[in-house]
Amino acid sequence: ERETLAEGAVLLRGEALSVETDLLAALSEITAQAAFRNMVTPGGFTMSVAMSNCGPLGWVSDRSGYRYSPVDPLTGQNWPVMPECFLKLAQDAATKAGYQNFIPDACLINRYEPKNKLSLHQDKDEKSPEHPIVSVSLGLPATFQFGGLKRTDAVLKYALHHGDVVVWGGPSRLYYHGIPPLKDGEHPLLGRTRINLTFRKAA
Ligand code: MD3
Ligand code: FE
Repeated sequence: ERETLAEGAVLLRGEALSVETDLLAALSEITAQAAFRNMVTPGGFTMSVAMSNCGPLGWVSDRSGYRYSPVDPLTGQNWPVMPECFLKLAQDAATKAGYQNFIPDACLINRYEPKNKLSLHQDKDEKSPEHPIVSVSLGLPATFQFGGLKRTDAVLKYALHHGDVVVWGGPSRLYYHGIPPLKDGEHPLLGRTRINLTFRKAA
């Protein structure tokens, strides 16, 4: 089913379930080449969420700032190629949500373990915010919170489950959002882990 969360934001519950096996196999290949790592913020804090990327560009953070880079700073190599099953899921979801011609050039992969969180933030490192962001949740469920264009705007909370896909476009593209500390649990495929894929047009 298709649920509108905010202006331009569409939740497709269970959209990724039919391809979960392909996604997880591809994910293992990616992280064998570009390992999950805890990046450091410009302010000097180590993020609790571990990250990797695939596609032509990857999101990176270090003491000098946030940016997109074609190269994994851990290996000096390009990020792994975006698997066909990732690209198809992201494009199909964008189309269902009303965004045609979405061609992501970056996929940020977040790995949460119990207690890991992502503080309230905006995604504004992309040069083309007229394109949506497609997010895919796998593994343990999480509470997702999002507000408005100002940090102080009231937040709404949603539970995101394994297989849920959210497309963030239009006005919602720049809304503040975050993930409070992950509750412990056990997922049949992913154990005590939540994975989130976000597909972006960064360049
Ligand atoms: C709302 N990831 O990687 S995905 C991120 O679950 C990020 O790992 C979270 O926020 C996660 O930047 C949330 C849902 C999401 C992604 C992008 C958005 C929500 C968004 C952009 C604008 C508004
Ligand atoms: Fe974000």
